[in-house]
Amino acid sequence: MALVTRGFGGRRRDPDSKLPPGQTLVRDWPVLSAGATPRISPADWRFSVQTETGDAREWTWDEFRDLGLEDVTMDIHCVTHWSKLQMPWRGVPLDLVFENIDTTYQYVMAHSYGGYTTNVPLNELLGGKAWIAFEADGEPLSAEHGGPARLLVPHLYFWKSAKWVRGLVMMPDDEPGFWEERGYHLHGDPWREERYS
Ligand SMILES: Nc1nc2c(c(=O)[nH]1)N[C@H]1C(S)=C(S)[C@@H](COP(=O)(O)O)O[C@H]1N2
Ligand SMILES: [Mo]
Repeated sequence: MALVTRGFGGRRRDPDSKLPPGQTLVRDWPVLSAGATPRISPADWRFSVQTETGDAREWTWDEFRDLGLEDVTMDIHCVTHWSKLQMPWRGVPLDLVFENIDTTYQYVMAHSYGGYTTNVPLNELLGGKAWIAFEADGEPLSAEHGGPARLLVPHLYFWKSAKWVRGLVMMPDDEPGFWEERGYHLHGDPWREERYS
Protein backbone atom coordinates (compact mmCIF):
# COMPACT_ATOMS: atom_id res chain seq x y z
CA MET A 1 0.00 0.00 0.00
CA ALA A 2 1.35 3.37 -0.98
CA LEU A 3 1.32 6.06 1.67
CA VAL A 4 -0.20 9.39 0.79
CA THR A 5 1.35 12.38 2.48
CA ARG A 6 0.76 16.06 2.13
CA GLY A 7 3.41 18.11 0.39
CA PHE A 8 4.07 21.75 1.09
CA GLY A 9 1.07 22.91 -0.88
CA GLY A 10 -1.08 19.86 -0.20
CA ARG A 11 -4.76 20.66 -0.62
CA ARG A 12 -4.24 24.09 0.90
CA ARG A 13 -4.67 27.28 -1.06
CA ASP A 14 -1.35 28.85 -1.84
CA PRO A 15 -1.45 32.59 -1.13
CA ASP A 16 1.50 33.05 -3.49
CA SER A 17 -0.45 31.61 -6.40
CA LYS A 18 -0.21 34.19 -9.21
CA LEU A 19 -0.17 34.56 -12.96
CA PRO A 20 3.28 34.92 -14.59
CA PRO A 21 3.74 37.66 -17.21
CA GLY A 22 1.96 37.14 -20.53
CA GLN A 23 -0.30 34.37 -19.18
CA THR A 24 -4.14 34.13 -19.17
CA LEU A 25 -6.28 31.98 -16.89
CA VAL A 26 -8.33 29.16 -18.43
CA ARG A 27 -11.15 27.27 -16.75
CA ASP A 28 -11.02 24.09 -18.84
CA TRP A 29 -7.82 22.09 -19.28
CA PRO A 30 -6.51 22.24 -22.87
CA VAL A 31 -4.90 19.15 -24.41
CA LEU A 32 -1.60 19.78 -26.22
CA SER A 33 0.08 16.75 -27.73
CA ALA A 34 2.66 16.72 -30.50
CA GLY A 35 1.60 13.29 -31.79
CA ALA A 36 -0.79 10.41 -31.22
CA THR A 37 -1.82 9.52 -27.68
CA PRO A 38 -0.09 6.33 -26.47
CA ARG A 39 -2.28 3.93 -24.48
CA ILE A 40 -0.24 2.32 -21.71
CA SER A 41 -1.86 0.15 -19.05
CA PRO A 42 -0.54 0.28 -15.48
CA ALA A 43 0.36 -3.42 -15.83
CA ASP A 44 2.67 -2.64 -18.76
CA TRP A 45 3.99 0.66 -17.42
CA ARG A 46 7.63 0.78 -16.30
CA PHE A 47 9.70 3.67 -15.02
CA SER A 48 13.48 3.71 -15.20
CA VAL A 49 16.40 5.98 -14.38
CA GLN A 50 19.63 5.41 -16.29
CA THR A 51 22.94 6.76 -14.99
CA GLU A 52 26.50 7.12 -16.29
CA THR A 53 27.23 3.44 -15.60
CA GLY A 54 24.74 2.59 -18.34
CA ASP A 55 22.71 0.62 -15.83
CA ALA A 56 19.10 1.55 -15.24
CA ARG A 57 17.02 1.21 -12.09
CA GLU A 58 13.54 0.11 -13.13
CA TRP A 59 10.25 0.04 -11.23
CA THR A 60 6.87 -1.50 -11.96
CA TRP A 61 3.67 0.44 -11.34
CA ASP A 62 3.23 -0.86 -7.78
CA GLU A 63 6.90 -0.64 -6.87
CA PHE A 64 7.10 2.92 -8.07
CA ARG A 65 3.95 4.16 -6.33
CA ASP A 66 5.15 2.47 -3.13
CA LEU A 67 8.04 4.96 -3.06
CA GLY A 68 5.42 7.31 -1.61
CA LEU A 69 2.60 9.35 -3.06
CA GLU A 70 2.09 12.97 -2.12
CA ASP A 71 -0.83 15.36 -2.60
CA VAL A 72 0.12 18.84 -3.71
CA THR A 73 -1.66 21.88 -5.11
CA MET A 74 0.23 23.46 -8.00
CA ASP A 75 -0.17 26.07 -10.74
CA ILE A 76 0.62 25.16 -14.35
CA HIS A 77 1.72 27.53 -17.12
CA CYS A 78 1.78 26.62 -20.82
CA VAL A 79 4.08 28.56 -23.14
CA THR A 80 1.04 29.12 -25.41
CA HIS A 81 -0.11 31.61 -22.72
CA TRP A 82 -2.68 29.66 -20.70
CA SER A 83 -2.35 28.95 -17.00
CA LYS A 84 -4.36 27.06 -14.42
CA LEU A 85 -3.97 27.94 -10.75
CA GLN A 86 -4.42 25.76 -7.67
CA MET A 87 -4.67 22.36 -9.37
CA PRO A 88 -4.69 19.35 -7.05
CA TRP A 89 -2.15 16.70 -8.08
CA ARG A 90 -1.07 13.34 -6.66
CA GLY A 91 2.30 11.83 -7.43
CA VAL A 92 5.65 10.52 -6.28
CA PRO A 93 8.14 13.34 -5.60
CA LEU A 94 11.37 13.00 -7.59
CA ASP A 95 13.24 13.41 -4.29
CA LEU A 96 12.09 9.91 -3.33
CA VAL A 97 13.13 8.51 -6.72
CA PHE A 98 16.63 9.99 -6.49
CA GLU A 99 17.15 8.60 -2.97
CA ASN A 100 17.65 5.34 -4.90
CA ILE A 101 19.97 6.73 -7.57
CA ASP A 102 23.74 7.17 -7.45
CA THR A 103 24.90 9.68 -10.07
CA THR A 104 27.26 12.59 -10.50
CA TYR A 105 25.53 13.78 -13.68
CA GLN A 106 23.61 17.04 -13.18
CA TYR A 107 21.26 17.02 -16.21
CA VAL A 108 18.25 14.89 -17.03
CA MET A 109 16.46 13.93 -20.22
CA ALA A 110 12.90 12.78 -19.60
CA HIS A 111 11.69 10.17 -22.10
CA SER A 112 8.08 9.36 -22.87
CA TYR A 113 6.22 6.48 -24.45
CA GLY A 114 5.70 7.74 -28.01
CA GLY A 115 9.17 9.30 -28.23
CA TYR A 116 8.74 12.78 -26.70
CA THR A 117 11.72 14.09 -24.74
CA THR A 118 12.44 17.14 -22.62
CA ASN A 119 15.53 18.25 -20.69
CA VAL A 120 15.62 19.52 -17.09
CA PRO A 121 18.60 20.17 -14.79
CA LEU A 122 18.58 17.68 -11.89
CA ASN A 123 18.44 20.42 -9.26
CA GLU A 124 15.14 21.62 -10.75
CA LEU A 125 13.62 18.19 -10.11
CA LEU A 126 14.70 17.98 -6.44
CA GLY A 127 13.72 19.90 -3.32
CA GLY A 128 9.97 19.34 -3.61
CA LYS A 129 9.76 20.86 -7.10
CA ALA A 130 8.78 17.91 -9.33
CA TRP A 131 6.71 14.74 -9.28
CA ILE A 132 5.76 11.73 -11.36
CA ALA A 133 2.04 12.45 -11.27
CA PHE A 134 -0.74 9.86 -11.47
CA GLU A 135 -3.78 11.98 -10.65
CA ALA A 136 -5.02 15.50 -11.19
CA ASP A 137 -8.22 17.12 -9.94
CA GLY A 138 -8.86 14.00 -7.85
CA GLU A 139 -9.00 11.64 -10.86
CA PRO A 140 -6.49 9.31 -12.48
CA LEU A 141 -4.83 11.16 -15.36
CA SER A 142 -6.66 10.56 -18.62
CA ALA A 143 -4.61 9.29 -21.55
CA GLU A 144 -4.94 12.71 -23.24
CA HIS A 145 -3.38 14.39 -20.22
CA GLY A 146 -0.52 11.92 -20.03
CA GLY A 147 -1.99 9.00 -18.09
CA PRO A 148 -1.14 6.68 -16.61
CA ALA A 149 1.80 8.86 -15.46
CA ARG A 150 3.40 12.13 -16.42
CA LEU A 151 6.26 14.25 -15.22
CA LEU A 152 5.06 17.36 -13.34
CA VAL A 153 7.51 20.27 -13.11
CA PRO A 154 5.06 23.07 -12.39
CA HIS A 155 7.62 25.85 -11.84
CA LEU A 156 8.74 25.53 -15.49
CA TYR A 157 6.59 25.92 -18.63
CA PHE A 158 4.29 22.95 -19.00
CA TRP A 159 6.08 21.47 -22.03
CA LYS A 160 8.67 20.26 -19.46
CA SER A 161 5.93 18.14 -17.84
CA ALA A 162 6.35 15.13 -20.15
CA LYS A 163 3.16 13.13 -20.60
CA TRP A 164 3.34 9.28 -20.70
CA VAL A 165 6.73 9.46 -19.03
CA ARG A 166 8.66 6.20 -19.01
CA GLY A 167 12.01 7.21 -17.61
CA LEU A 168 14.87 9.60 -17.06
CA VAL A 169 18.36 9.43 -18.54
CA MET A 170 21.11 11.25 -16.66
CA MET A 171 23.41 13.41 -18.81
CA PRO A 172 26.76 15.14 -18.11
CA ASP A 173 25.66 18.29 -20.01
CA ASP A 174 22.40 20.02 -20.82
CA GLU A 175 20.98 18.86 -24.16
CA PRO A 176 17.77 19.91 -25.91
CA GLY A 177 14.69 17.70 -25.96
CA PHE A 178 11.85 17.67 -28.50
CA TRP A 179 10.58 21.26 -28.20
CA GLU A 180 13.92 22.68 -27.12
CA GLU A 181 15.41 21.46 -30.44
CA ARG A 182 12.59 23.33 -32.19
CA GLY A 183 13.37 26.74 -30.74
CA TYR A 184 11.90 26.61 -27.27
CA HIS A 185 14.04 27.71 -24.34
CA LEU A 186 16.44 25.18 -22.82
CA HIS A 187 15.26 26.12 -19.31
CA GLY A 188 11.70 27.55 -19.55
CA ASP A 189 11.07 29.67 -16.42
CA PRO A 190 7.62 31.30 -16.84
CA TRP A 191 8.47 34.14 -14.42
CA ARG A 192 11.36 35.16 -16.68
CA GLU A 193 9.35 34.42 -19.83
CA GLU A 194 11.99 31.96 -21.02
CA ARG A 195 9.79 30.95 -23.96
CA TYR A 196 12.17 30.75 -26.92
CA SER A 197 15.92 30.38 -27.29
N1 LIG B 1 4.81 13.15 -24.27
C1 LIG B 1 4.41 14.42 -24.42
N2 LIG B 1 4.42 15.23 -23.36
C2 LIG B 1 4.02 16.51 -23.47
C3 LIG B 1 3.63 17.05 -24.72
C4 LIG B 1 3.63 16.17 -25.83
O1 LIG B 1 3.31 16.55 -26.95
N3 LIG B 1 4.02 14.86 -25.64
N4 LIG B 1 3.27 18.37 -24.82
C5 LIG B 1 3.77 19.27 -23.79
C6 LIG B 1 3.14 20.57 -23.83
S1 LIG B 1 3.66 21.68 -24.99
C7 LIG B 1 2.22 20.94 -22.89
S2 LIG B 1 1.61 22.51 -22.79
C8 LIG B 1 1.68 19.95 -21.94
C9 LIG B 1 0.20 19.82 -22.18
O2 LIG B 1 -0.35 18.93 -21.25
P1 LIG B 1 -1.91 18.73 -21.30
O3 LIG B 1 -2.26 18.23 -22.68
O4 LIG B 1 -2.21 17.75 -20.22
O5 LIG B 1 -2.51 20.07 -21.03
O6 LIG B 1 2.25 18.67 -22.07
C10 LIG B 1 3.61 18.66 -22.41
N5 LIG B 1 4.05 17.30 -22.37
MO1 LIG C 1 2.75 23.79 -24.21
